[in-house]
Amino acid sequence: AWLEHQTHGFKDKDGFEKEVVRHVETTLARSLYNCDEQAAYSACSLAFRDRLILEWNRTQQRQTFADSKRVYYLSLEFLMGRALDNAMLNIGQKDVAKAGLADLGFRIEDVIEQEHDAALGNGGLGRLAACFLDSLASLNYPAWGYGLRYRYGIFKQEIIDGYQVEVPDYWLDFNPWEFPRHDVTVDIQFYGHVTKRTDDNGKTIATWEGGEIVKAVAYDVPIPGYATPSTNNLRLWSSKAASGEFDFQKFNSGDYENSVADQQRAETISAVLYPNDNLDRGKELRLKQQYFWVAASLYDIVRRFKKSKRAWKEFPDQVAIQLNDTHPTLAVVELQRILVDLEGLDWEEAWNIVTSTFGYTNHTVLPEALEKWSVPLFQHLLPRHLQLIYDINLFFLQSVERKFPKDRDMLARVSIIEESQPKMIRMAHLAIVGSHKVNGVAELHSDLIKTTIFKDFVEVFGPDKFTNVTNGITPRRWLHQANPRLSELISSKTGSNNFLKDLTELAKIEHYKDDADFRKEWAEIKYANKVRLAKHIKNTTGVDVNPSALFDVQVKRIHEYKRQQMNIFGVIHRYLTLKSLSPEERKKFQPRVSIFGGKAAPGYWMAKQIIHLINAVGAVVNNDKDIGDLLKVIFLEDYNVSKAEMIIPASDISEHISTAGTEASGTSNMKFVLNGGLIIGTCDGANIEITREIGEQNIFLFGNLAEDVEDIRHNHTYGSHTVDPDLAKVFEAIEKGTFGEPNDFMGMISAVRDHGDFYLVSDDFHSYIETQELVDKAYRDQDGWITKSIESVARMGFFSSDRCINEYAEGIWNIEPLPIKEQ
Ligand code: DL6
Repeated sequence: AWLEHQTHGFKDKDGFEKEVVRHVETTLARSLYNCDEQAAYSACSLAFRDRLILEWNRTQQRQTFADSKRVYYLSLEFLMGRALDNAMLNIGQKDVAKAGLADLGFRIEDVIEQEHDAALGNGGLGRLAACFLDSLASLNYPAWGYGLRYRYGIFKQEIIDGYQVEVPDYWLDFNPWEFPRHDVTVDIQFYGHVTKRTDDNGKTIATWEGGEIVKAVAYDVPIPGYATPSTNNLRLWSSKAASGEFDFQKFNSGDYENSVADQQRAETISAVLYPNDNLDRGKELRLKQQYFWVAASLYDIVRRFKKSKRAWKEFPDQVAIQLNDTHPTLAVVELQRILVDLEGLDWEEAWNIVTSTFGYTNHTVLPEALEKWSVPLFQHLLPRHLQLIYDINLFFLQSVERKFPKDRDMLARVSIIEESQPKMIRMAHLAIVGSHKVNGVAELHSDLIKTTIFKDFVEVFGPDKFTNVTNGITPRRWLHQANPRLSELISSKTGSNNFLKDLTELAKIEHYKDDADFRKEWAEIKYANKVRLAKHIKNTTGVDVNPSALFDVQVKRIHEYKRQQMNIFGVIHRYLTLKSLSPEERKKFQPRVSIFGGKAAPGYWMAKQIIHLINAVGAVVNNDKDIGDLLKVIFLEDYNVSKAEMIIPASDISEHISTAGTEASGTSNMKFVLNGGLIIGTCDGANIEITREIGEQNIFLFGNLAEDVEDIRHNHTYGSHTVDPDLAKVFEAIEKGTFGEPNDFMGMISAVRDHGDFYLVSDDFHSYIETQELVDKAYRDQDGWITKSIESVARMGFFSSDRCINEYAEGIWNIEPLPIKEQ
């Protein structure tokens, strides 16, 4: 209905075409005869962008006048993917654009394909932030995202001779979706020293002086909501030298190189996204990025609050700030600094405001991902913040001491400062102490943080401070946009597109699960998606795969805890089994295509070895005449959001096989099931809740449980540890050189055999192989498989990021939607 009232949409396809032509001829300064797909993409984006701007202005004005509480989502990563398709869908005029582009001689799919992904994130954490922005706008919540405008997002991955090679991703060549705000800048201070004096009332005044200043420049990205005019803002900061372009004096004296040095040094801050997923590297530039971004964002938020002329104590009634993992935790300290040092509030009053404002989401229990910063580094870079952290810690430990008198171990365990050499600042502890709510991202994960890494804090603060918000995904991108035919089929049965706003409406399709036509179409859609992926595989790898084979997909960041190594060992086991059979026996086997994709952090040697083994196995298996279509092994280069939109709808079974207790939630598991693919997985993260929703009969679970993992590891170290016999045969084949030089893969083998098998690959291997056999069997019963697929999709309503955002809004942020009135 809002479309009819929309003031700023295109009237019709002619209106759209006119705008596109205008942009081609004026903004792009090209003639229509010289308009290729790239130019058509540019002009089409600009035409939609013009629409967005109007709604965006209206939303911002309304939010300002209503003076209601806003939420600010601070995330170092926003893995947005492409924007045009999403904008067309959310504005509700994709059909108009399709017809208009066709008139101009273009297929809309080809035009959409021209867009470069906005890949300002590593994986799940960054993509979750992007889904949240979509839901916040769609549900009309007054919300802003704050992040960094990296010049280089996550690197582009090339596979050369089976190895990952990283290539820079320069994505900003043409980006119509951002608006530089050269008038919105903030000076950010680094280094320097602190002086203290006592004022007339005996109060100590601290002043942070000297050091260097870098300028933060705002770039705004409009975030349209679905089927609502609400258009929120994502503000990304870019760094510039405070002193302007370059040093004229040095330039004039002929020192050309150094004349631009300051500028280059400043611009380095927002130059590149750190390419680590679930790993903390402790680099100075990363800490600089964090402070730069957090300080600019808080300055902006405080500036906006001050315009309202309210008293400081009302700050938490107007502002909720969510910390997406510990990366923005410095915001806690920065707000305390603003309130105490700059605004002159008492410590207590300021601290109450701070803790009522912040919420902290934890996304991992992996120790290597828990951020720590060295005290000497802090002392050098942010001397005043270090003092404040010490004060925060002192007051906090005093309160702990009151509650647990003389429990020194407790004090040492919860302290924000780790007494190591050098001393380290534990950012998760600071985030917990500085927030009023702490949440995990799936039930198991939220339980685990309460019983393991944050156990002591539950005793200190009580259990109510800790809560769970199970992750979700936006059905607009991950169903409608990725799988338009399935979305259309669903709307034909549910009666409208309303399920895209209320995903629980999917339940209605379960009534049709025995309807022959519905089932036929369901199967046809999956097949067509597989044909599309098979074409992509052919084009990018040269390998022919049969779309009727079972497509088995594992696409995600490459990490030992996600256990792609177990998957490829399983593939080798399958290959060896096939080779040992007679041609007649082989024919009884279910043909499979094992598809992998994902990036390894450039410095993660083991993850790179896993990629190499997958490619080496593919090179042998795919060319083995005995095997033919029975098994193919594919590694898809450069997995990213837009590739995910093509790969996920084409999957029959996908793998979510992390060691139990290591994957906080996972979100691709939700995307696969929502697209009618079944999953094989461990009892980990959101797999458990997916099982609860869709039913045990519709998922293939295997492996040890989280509660047993510690004991098993203990046994590896202190008891006996023998490698599973089937896995031992796999190792034997690798060591014999079946897949090339064995030394290239020895790291993976010895991790299991000689170094304690931390990720329980051997312990879970047998159960994994057996369960894969069950998958084969189930797939051969196509009728049964389709029923499982339909039932699963029908029961996925819970996993919408809309549900998730409503839970945050009610349980953590205390904010209300602010619908924009239709004109
Ligand atoms: O919550 C989003 C996403 C989860 O779905 C994944 O299970 C989890 O691994 C990921 N966590 C991180 C942690 N990074 N840091 N810090 O990316 O979060």
